Amino acid sequence: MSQPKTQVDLDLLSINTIRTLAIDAVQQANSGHPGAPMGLAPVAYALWQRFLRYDPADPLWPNRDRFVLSNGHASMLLYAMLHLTGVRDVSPDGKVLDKPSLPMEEIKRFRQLDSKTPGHPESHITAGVETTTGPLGQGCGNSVGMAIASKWLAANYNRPGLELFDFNVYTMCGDGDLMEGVACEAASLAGHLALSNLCWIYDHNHVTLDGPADWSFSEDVMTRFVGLGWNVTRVADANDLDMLGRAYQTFLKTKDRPTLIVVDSHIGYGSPNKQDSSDAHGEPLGEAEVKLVKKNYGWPEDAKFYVPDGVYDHFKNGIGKRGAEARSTWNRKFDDYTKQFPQLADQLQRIQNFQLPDGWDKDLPTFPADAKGMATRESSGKVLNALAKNIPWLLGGSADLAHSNKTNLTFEGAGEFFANEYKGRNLHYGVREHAMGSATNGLSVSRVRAYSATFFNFSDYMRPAMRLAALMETPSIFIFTHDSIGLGEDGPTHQPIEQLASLRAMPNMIVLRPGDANEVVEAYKVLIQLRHSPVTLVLTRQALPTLDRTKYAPASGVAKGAYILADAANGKPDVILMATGSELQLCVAAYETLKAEGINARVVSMPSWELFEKQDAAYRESVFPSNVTARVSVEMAATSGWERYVGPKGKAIGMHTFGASAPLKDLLKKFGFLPERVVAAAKEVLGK
Ligand SMILES: Cc1ncc(C[n+]2csc(CCOP(=O)(O)OP(=O)(O)O)c2C)c(N)n1
Ligand SMILES: [Mg+2]
Repeated sequence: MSQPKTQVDLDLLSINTIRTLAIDAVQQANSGHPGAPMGLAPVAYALWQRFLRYDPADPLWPNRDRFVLSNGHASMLLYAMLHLTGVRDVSPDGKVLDKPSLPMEEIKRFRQLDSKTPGHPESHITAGVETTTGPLGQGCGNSVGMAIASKWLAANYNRPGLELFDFNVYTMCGDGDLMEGVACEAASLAGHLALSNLCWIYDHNHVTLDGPADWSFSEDVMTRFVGLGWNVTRVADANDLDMLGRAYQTFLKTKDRPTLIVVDSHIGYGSPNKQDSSDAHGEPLGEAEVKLVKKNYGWPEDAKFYVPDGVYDHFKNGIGKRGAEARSTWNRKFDDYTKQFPQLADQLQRIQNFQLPDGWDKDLPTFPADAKGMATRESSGKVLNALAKNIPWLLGGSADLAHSNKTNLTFEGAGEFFANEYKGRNLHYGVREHAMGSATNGLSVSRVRAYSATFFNFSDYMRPAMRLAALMETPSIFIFTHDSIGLGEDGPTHQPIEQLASLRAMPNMIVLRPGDANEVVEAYKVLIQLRHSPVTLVLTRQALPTLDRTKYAPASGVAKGAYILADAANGKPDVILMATGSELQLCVAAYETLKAEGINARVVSMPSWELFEKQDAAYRESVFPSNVTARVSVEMAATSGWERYVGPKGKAIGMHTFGASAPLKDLLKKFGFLPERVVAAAKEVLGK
């Protein structure tokens, strides 16, 4: 192969290097998706090499443009870019290291155990991967959150002459992404908010997994996006770098809307027998076909993982140089900024490190004992506001239920986040739960502290995003109210049953269901300090008594997940009553009755199984002594899992059917959530 001499040679050489790395990695792993990287290589190349403001030497630079691969199955495209541009690695504690994120050995270990090149991109594994993608559509949703973060940071932190934030968000997506509802919700929100810093690049390749795209997808995508308020442009040939360049320029010039670039491409480009066919989508090309493709590219047919001379340097001189310059200019700006606005600079440092401001907890309320009490959604609203007042980068919103969720930030200066008014901290997601979940993750990976809110039953609409937050170890805050049949008249369509159990089954998701107003305060204290786990906060619609903490144990026990709220006089209970949320009061009432009857009971408040499981064995034993086998749990939800705590001799009171539409008091009676039922169950397990 002759040495390249011209820019055009180097362009093509680099593009074919991306393609062949993807082909070889998939072939070696004997699994993966070669087709999309082969088609999209020039599109990614044109973007990274010529437009992306990204310094491979610092993948954490706060104002870097974000690149999201929503069609995560094309992971080798991203891995090839990270490898060829020499993106640095990052330590678990967030320090940029002097070694590459993806050396060639990692490319060769694509999809192998403990490699940094898993089948789909995982942001907590691989430096340079901005967000975890794979479930189609989620990357699109994340990118809207990132674009919101960019606008919000700019509106709040930029100062005249010191514009620290203006990063753009580029999202590659395929037919699959654009068929997904979440992407359409997210696009609708982005269009509404006029997020001009958002660019989606649609891999229009006429093929999906099962076959030709037109078997299942025939809508006019361009017209749809025009309708959603986007600027839409088209590149008729994915290999035309000039046209791609013009399309990216069009995006950069468009200041009033997000941009969709539709790129007509060929899946499996250059494969004589598989191009334009779903055969190129999700399996290795096969050794024989690989040779034919390489021949087609003018590549040495037998070379594997071959990076021709000049390619690394080419990237170094392109994105590397441009990125380094952009970052050093920014660093100088940030130095000036630090001198002129030291407090704001300090905030930005803390944002970047997931730290809280000093005094973040100074206005947290304490709620006096009150038999009538208040709904935990109500106390949540007060606590959230008290926190947000002192954490300037805590922001979020609801899916059109803010009044019900009590999640509006109402203190002076909180403000609304609207199109072209990007300073406010109240986001308005509209009725778009899927996009809200996904955008919340996009905000979280952009390091602002983001919350979302809706009714607990609709967590089902957000579950894919919640699961990804847990997987990618990002501290998104998911607030849910109307958490049980206790919501009453709206009926079973709105009454969650299995959601608690299902979210408790999710690794790394912290579920918190506080039992009164002071437990809400403690729950927020815990969740706001999480850095690597998302949280599901589960709150009532109906009022709950605020427990008298001079009589019962302090709510600070919430931090341990479960704690002894009330105990037998001698500390040696015969029966343990345990509950979360609104059912705690039933256990307390039952405890008092049993006490009056001379029965030694203990009440364990258990707002979070996950936090409890993190405690040491001695603490867990102290709460649930193994010799006390008479146990009762009470929760207005599916009972799955409670057997772990009630044991084989205990009893779990819960829901075994859907709920019903009726006033609360009738539902409590019908489904048996009354103190006398708990008393009876306690006696039953005691054999009395
Ligand atoms: C939510 C979700 N559903 C299904 C899949 C499995 N899947 C991965 S790629 C794909 C086809 C996507 O087609 P397209 O976006 O056109 O990708 P291309 O074949 O063009 O690379 C499917 C069904 C997935 N990853 N996520
Ligand atoms: Mg496709």
